[in-house]
Amino acid sequence: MTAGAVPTRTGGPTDLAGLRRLAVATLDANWEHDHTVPSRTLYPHQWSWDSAFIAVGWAHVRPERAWQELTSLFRAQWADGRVPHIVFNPALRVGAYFPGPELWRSADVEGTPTMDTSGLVQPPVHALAALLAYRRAPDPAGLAALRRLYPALVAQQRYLAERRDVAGDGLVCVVHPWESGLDNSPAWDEPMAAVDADAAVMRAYRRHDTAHADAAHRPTDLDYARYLAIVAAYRDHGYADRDLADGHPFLVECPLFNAAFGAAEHALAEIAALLGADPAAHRVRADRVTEALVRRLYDPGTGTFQPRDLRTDRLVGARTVLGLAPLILPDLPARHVDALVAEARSPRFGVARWMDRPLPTYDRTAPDFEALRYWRGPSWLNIGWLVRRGLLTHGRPELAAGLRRSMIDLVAGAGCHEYFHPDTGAGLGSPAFGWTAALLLDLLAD
Ligand code: 9WN
Repeated sequence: MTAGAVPTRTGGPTDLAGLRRLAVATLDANWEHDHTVPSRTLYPHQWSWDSAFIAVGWAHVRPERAWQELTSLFRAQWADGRVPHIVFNPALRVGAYFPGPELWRSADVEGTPTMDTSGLVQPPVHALAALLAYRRAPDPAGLAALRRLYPALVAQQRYLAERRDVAGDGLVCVVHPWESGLDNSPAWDEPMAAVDADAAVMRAYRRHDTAHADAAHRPTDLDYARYLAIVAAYRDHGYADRDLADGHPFLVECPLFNAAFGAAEHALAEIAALLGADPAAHRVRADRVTEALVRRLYDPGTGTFQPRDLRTDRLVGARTVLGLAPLILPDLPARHVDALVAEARSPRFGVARWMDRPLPTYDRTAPDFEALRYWRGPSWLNIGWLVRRGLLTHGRPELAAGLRRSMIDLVAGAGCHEYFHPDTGAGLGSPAFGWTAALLLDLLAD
């Protein structure tokens, strides 16, 4: 599409060239020597899945930064293959983000990089991002970067497959809500309720997020007390993944995380082929992930995918947007695709050719839907971007176009915010957010 006017929900023309400039300026302002911060105020370090989405955006304007972004992240990969969800910038003052390096203590663990990191992971969207970045800028420098990254991307998958398949069912288990990327989703309410913690412990800490964002939008102190209790349990176990089933307080198989895990094998198959390597093993693994997702996380009663709480071996009840993520798997059986498309189009999520409201992160008909609180209703561009990819993958271009228009509309109306009000589209959270800018560039270029 050329720069010019697209019809929008608000009826007026959208200045696409102006939006593109805003997105590039936002990425430029968040660029920090070898990576892009999600937000200068709220998240001033490097985050794992943010960097993947951001690399997709950089590939449109400065491909060398896309490769720097991914390369700097994988420099922090642990010897066991895990890619930490936060890589701390040592130049920042103590307290620039909570919880900082003093809580994670990665340096005390063998096989960790020289820089401080967290010990958790995030959804493995990096192989897909690397493939898309290369497709956008297929030059020799990109191919060389892809060649350097490939073994690290394979090791990331190996870590997840070998150390995190706690149930032995072919799916990856997340050990903390932060690993899902949708930290405060209602999907985690049931498993989180079983985590023993007292909100009063938060008196000993200074939360950084509520100094920069409205406390009414953020997780509660009790949520944070539980987050810290789970981190402490994992850290005090040396971040070792053996024996997790015996006592780790949070063990959940997430449909989005596992969809990303399967999509990564599909992407690695394509990357292997580009590099002249054999893609066959990746395809076999991708098939297995899709089969396991369908077998373990699809709920025929609701017609969507639900997380499985491994401590109770039950699917959680909340219907969240996580359930739509398996659409990104090209080999998802048609029956399940149809069910997810119906779920996406239902009043719960409202995906349509012409959307009157943005895609929410939670069933908007649920009594505990919250329009303002983190991941409990608001609309995020990375989620819409993934669902749109899924709709395109499965031949639903009109719905994909509706979602695209709705996302562009959000940024046109409010700027590159972190997330958006699911009814009014008002901008919420950080006003200059990395992945919003990056994925907008990707959407505009399509
Ligand atoms: C904890 C950086 C990250 C995103 C997550 C989002 C939020 C952190 C926080 O910000 O999480 O990792 O402090 O709330 O939930 O998806 O990667 O943008």
